[in-house]
Amino acid sequence: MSLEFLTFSACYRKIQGCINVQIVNLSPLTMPQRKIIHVDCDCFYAAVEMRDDPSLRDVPLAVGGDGGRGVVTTCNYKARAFGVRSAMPGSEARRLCPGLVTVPPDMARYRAASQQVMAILREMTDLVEPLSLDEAFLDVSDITDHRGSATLMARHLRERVRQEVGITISAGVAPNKFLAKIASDWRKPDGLFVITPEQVSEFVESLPVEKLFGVGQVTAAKLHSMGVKTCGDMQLLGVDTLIEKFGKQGYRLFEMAAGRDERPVIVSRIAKSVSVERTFAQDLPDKTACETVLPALVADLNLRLTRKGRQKPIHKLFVKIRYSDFSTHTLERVRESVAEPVVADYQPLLDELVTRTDRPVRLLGVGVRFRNDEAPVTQLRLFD
Ligand code: TTP
Ligand code: MG
Repeated sequence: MSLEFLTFSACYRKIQGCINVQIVNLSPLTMPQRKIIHVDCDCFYAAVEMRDDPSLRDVPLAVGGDGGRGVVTTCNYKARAFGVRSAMPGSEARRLCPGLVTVPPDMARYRAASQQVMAILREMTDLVEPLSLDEAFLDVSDITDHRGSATLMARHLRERVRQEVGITISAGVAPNKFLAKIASDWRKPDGLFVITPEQVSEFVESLPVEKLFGVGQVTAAKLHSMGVKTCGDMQLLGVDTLIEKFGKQGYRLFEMAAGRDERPVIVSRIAKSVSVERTFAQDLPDKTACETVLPALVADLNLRLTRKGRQKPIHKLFVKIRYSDFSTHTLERVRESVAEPVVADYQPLLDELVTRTDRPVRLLGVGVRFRNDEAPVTQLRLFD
């Protein structure tokens, strides 16, 4: 990885994100303020099912839990109103909600939707850390798009996922991972909640201790027995008492209760491609219209390339098109000599891909794939 073009804070985060090593004791004053977004899809498996079968949209729906011994993997919010929850036996779910409709899980479709969501996130930044199929952290501290506003970025991501994947995500914006994750849950479903650095103290003051990562029923009960219900109470208790009662975890609890969490967003994947795509509010009528928007797409791609990987050698160019009937086609060609792609590089691919010139187009995208023969440089963990 080449670090020479990066600002100090970008270097700091790249290093933290890539090699999982803490830089010695940066004090809060010298520590660059971060902007973290956490996104989590709403009732993910159920949302994909409702997207693909409109008859499931207005009924209480569970995925899994059919038959005698199955458990519910998740359910839509209509079913949650009856008390149905993830990991509940199907029999109990049906007792709570007699009208419950169940469908068997179809992991292939959930994985495909997840890949689409993650690809949209990675268009915003390379610093994406997926936690599961349906949630991820993004470190957007150094992103200048959307006026550098993480709130606007989160809005943009939510809108794109809604339009292009057909499901909703909730997002949280905060100065660190722990708060961003709590924030994404705060306005679920289909919500956005922002905790600015100035709001952190007030937010944690009344935050129930159960919301802290690692505080399960046992720890919560122990804290309650000490009269500690909120993070504010925990701060008053003091770090020494917490360490005395909870050992090493006590220090971590104290830090979280004060709204501090320095864990970096850890990237576990090297970008293999960069692309941009647009879904049009109204379908483009034909190929000529596609050619009209091509220059703007290529300009966007170059902007993104400058930010994300200009130093990596390009191996292939590709064009993606989705027609109004949702059929989607991609064409890629090896073009190793291209340093900075221009419209004329993409025109032949478009000509080859679009043989029927009068079909309405819903989405158009252009991208590059990088050569993959470099030594893997970014993911070494020094002390594993
Ligand atoms: P979650 O994000 O925990 O739940 P969710 O997306 O269904 O609902 P929410 O709106 O509250 O975020 O989990 C993501 C997916 O993981 C979920 O759709 C199904 C699967 N899952 C299981 O298979 N078993 C489980 O116990 C849980 C919690 C989730
Ligand atoms: Mg979810």
